[in-house]
Amino acid sequence: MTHPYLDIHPDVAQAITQRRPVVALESTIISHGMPYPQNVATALQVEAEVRAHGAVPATIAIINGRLKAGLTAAEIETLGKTGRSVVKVSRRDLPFIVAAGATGATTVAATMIIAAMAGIRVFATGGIGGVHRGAQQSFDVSADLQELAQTPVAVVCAGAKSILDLGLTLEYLETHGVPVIGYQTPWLPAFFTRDSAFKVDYPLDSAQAIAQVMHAKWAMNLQGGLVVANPIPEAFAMPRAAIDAAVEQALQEAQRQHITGKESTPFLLARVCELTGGDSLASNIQLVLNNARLAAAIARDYLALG
Ligand code: PSU
Ligand code: MN
Repeated sequence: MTHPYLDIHPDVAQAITQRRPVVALESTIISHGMPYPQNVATALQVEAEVRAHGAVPATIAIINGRLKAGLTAAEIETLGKTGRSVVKVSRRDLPFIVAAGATGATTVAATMIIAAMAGIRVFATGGIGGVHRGAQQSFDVSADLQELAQTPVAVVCAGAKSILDLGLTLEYLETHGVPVIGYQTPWLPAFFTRDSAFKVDYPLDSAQAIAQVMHAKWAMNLQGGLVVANPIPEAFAMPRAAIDAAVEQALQEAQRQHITGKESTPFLLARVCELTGGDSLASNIQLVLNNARLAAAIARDYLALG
C-alpha cells in the first residue's frame, strides 16, 4: 500500500506483495518502556524472534517526519539511546511530528494507525494502555483504547500493567466493541502475572482460532481491532506482592509530583522498573518475545484464510 507520508521498508514491502506474514512492532516500548541499552537489545531480539518464526518484522516509528513501517538497526539504536527525550507519539501528535519533520516513537495507538496504512493486520507489543486508576477524577484513558475501537489491527500483548484499572479497561473495551481474547487462558493477564481478578471475553486455544475471528470480524466490516492477551510464560512470571508494592509506590509518587497527561504512563513504567530492579526487566523482555512468537503464528494463519 502506498501513502505520501509512509515509507515501507523493502523487506516489509516485499513480504506484503508476496503475501508472506508481517508483524508490526511499536517503538514507544523502546524509547519510554525500557532503559538503554536493554531496550535496543530487546527490540533487535524481538525482530529476530519474529523472523525465526517465519514472519517479517516491521518496527514502526516516525523518522525525520516520515512514517516508517520497518526500521534499520541504526534507527532503533537512535530511538533507544535518546530514550524518554524522544517525542512519544499517539494519534493526537502524529500530524505535528510529520509536519515538523521530526522524529518520534509510536505508542500502540499510533503504531496501529501506521500498520493499518501499510496493510499490516497483526502487531505484537508488551502491554497496552488503558483506563488509569482514579480515571473517575482524572479522565485519564489511553488513546490506545479508542484506536482499538476504530483501526483494524490485532494487538498481541501480555494484558495490561496493574498501574491501570483493569476492570474499567475491560468495561471501556466492551462499550466500544473491542473483543479481548485470552490465549489459552480464561483470565485477563496482568503483564507480570499470568492472571488477574478479571476474565477475558473469549478464551481461544490456537493462533488459527484467533485468525478465524479476525477474518470473520473484518469480513463483516466490523470496524476496529482485537486484543489478544497472551500470559507471560510461567517461568518468568513475578510474585504478585512485589509488583503490587512497586505499583502502589509509583502511583503515590506520580500523584505527589502531579504527573499527568502523556507523562503519566512513562513515569509509572520507569518507576516500577526501577523499584523492582532487574527482575521485572527480564520478565518484560521475555513476555515481549513470547508475544512476538504468537503474533507471527497469527499472521501466518490469518494469511492462510485468504
Ligand atoms: N504499557 C507498558 N509498556 C509500554 C507502554 C504501556 O507496559 O511501553 C506504552 C505503549 O507504547 C502504550 C503507551 O501505547 O505506553 C500508552 O501510553 P498512554 O497511557 O499515555 O496512552
Ligand atoms: Mn493517558
